[in-house]
Amino acid sequence: MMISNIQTGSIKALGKIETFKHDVRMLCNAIDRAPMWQPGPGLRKQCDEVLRMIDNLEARFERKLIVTIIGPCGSGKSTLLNALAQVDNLSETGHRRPTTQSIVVLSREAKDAEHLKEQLGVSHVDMRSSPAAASLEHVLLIDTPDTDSTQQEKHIHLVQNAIAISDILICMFDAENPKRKDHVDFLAHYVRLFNGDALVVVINKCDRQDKKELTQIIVPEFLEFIKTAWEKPIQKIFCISARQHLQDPQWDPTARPKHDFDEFVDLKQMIFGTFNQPGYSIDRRIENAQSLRDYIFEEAGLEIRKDSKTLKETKQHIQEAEKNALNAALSAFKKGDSKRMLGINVLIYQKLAHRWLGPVGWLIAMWARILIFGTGIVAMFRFGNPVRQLAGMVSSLFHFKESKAATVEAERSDWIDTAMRDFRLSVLQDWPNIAESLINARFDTRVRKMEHVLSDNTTLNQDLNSLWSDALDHTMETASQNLSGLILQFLFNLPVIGILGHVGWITARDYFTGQYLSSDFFLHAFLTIAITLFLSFFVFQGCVRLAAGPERITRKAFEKMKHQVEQFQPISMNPVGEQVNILLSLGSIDPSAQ
Ligand SMILES: Nc1nc2c(ncn2[C@@H]2O[C@H](COP(=O)(O)OP(=O)(O)OP(=O)(O)O)[C@@H](O)[C@H]2O)c(=O)[nH]1
Ligand SMILES: [Mg+2]
Repeated sequence: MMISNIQTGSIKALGKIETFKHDVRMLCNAIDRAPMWQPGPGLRKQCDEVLRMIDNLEARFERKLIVTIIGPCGSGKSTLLNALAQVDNLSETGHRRPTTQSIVVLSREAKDAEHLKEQLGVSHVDMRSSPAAASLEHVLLIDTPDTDSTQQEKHIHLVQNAIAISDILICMFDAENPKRKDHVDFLAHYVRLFNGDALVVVINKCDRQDKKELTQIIVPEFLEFIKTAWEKPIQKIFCISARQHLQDPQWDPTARPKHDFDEFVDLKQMIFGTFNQPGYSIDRRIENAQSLRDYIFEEAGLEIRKDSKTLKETKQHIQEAEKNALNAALSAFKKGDSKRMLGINVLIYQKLAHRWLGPVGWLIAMWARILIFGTGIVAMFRFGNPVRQLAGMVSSLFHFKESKAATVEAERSDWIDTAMRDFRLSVLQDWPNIAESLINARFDTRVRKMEHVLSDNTTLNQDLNSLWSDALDHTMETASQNLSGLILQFLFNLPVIGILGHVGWITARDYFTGQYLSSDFFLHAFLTIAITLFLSFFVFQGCVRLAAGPERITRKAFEKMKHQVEQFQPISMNPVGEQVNILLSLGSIDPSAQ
């Protein structure tokens, strides 16, 4: 079976609307993650409202297009809708003001509007349907009470509800009413969610004005006024005489229309010709969902931009403070414990033992073993992290009996504590200034309290720890690699292998000629080999000391770590800094660019 275009269209549209919702949810999420920024909660509330409205749009996806009219008392709202529906008095009109006192939904069939009852609240909705309203095939019209009579208070809430579920909003003004500009200002708040085709501006009772004055002065002036007041590119104002298009206008003979200039037909064409198409409502809803999303992003952007300059400066300030603090921490560390040197030595030999071959290689392996076993720290090597290995080794070297407990102790090392203390001190010195500029950027005064400033020790501790262990590991690895070159291995092994070969040659040759060698020869040969081997190893150790001595390794690792710290962004460790970051990144988002 073929799926109709409208069906696929609505599936696609649902997908699009979902992405808009996703964008808004991301915004909510980001706002939640910056709880100290005071405009946050207000924006958050608006976000929720926008989400609710998009949900609303989605819920009535398959339903008819909803066209709502709003405007001041007696401007002719009900009359226009009746004229559009082609049924006089479908919505009550009259002289008693206000006439319309609840939401009135006009439809062709009662069931079309059924679902609106629950959305608008049963007690506030009047349903009017008439089979004669032939034009309402794909459209529902909603008449609203005024927002400027004595009943205003009661009405505003109803009108807001109706607007929230509308696809098209018609704003009606009264050509006779000199106060219509006030009403433009009043409506500004309600029209912000409608754009382009979805927002229609109408001036009614044009028949009461002089045609020339109307077209040349009143309308152009009013159009300009609306554009500025609503900050929207309104294309056109429809000048109409609604009453004239009732089935029976019942003109008072003393107040007949002054002229027949009237754009009712254009308005009708716009609503029923363009909107009254089956697929149109879907596009309309996508557009509305999109403008809802853009609206909330704009609002958020606007708020953030107010503070963004201060935020940027503060971010830099925080970064500087933390970099200084980190450097302070590093120098504390550099002064740190000298015991660590011993461990580095052991680890270097460990690494060399893996790489070396030949007699010198065997001796290196033995030496590494001796170093490990000799200090009773075999257990440490179960742990991969070199810092822990070091700390563990060191403590077991110095507290031989407690070597088992040392694995636990290895988690804490003195230098980290000292470094942490220096880090905190340094940040705290700068904090009062930073806090004041944050408060300028509308942060909560809680930022003055220090406990919000630093993340818990463990994060920084881990960061420092891993930076250091990476740097150390890398430096040791490179050093051991440099010390294990093929030529080097060949050179150091050459004397011993040469002698071994020579002794082997003599032994074998004499064995075959039957002249057996004395045991003195073997003792002598063994000693020569041993001495040569030890000498070679001794020289090798000298090289190791020169090229990969613990001091040298530490210094290099330290340089490396320092270099990494330069690129390291400690702001991520600071919960307040994190909030500043989130806000700044929010300020630069433009969802419509996606
Ligand atoms: N001259 C003239 N009178 C009109 C026109 N449209 C409506 N009226 C009259 O204006 C009066 C008010 O019209 P309604 O349609 O009840 O106005 P409303 O905006 O619905 O009023 P409320 O429901 O009380 O807010 C009625 O007497 C209409 O006949 C028009 O285009 N020209
Ligand atoms: Mg009315």
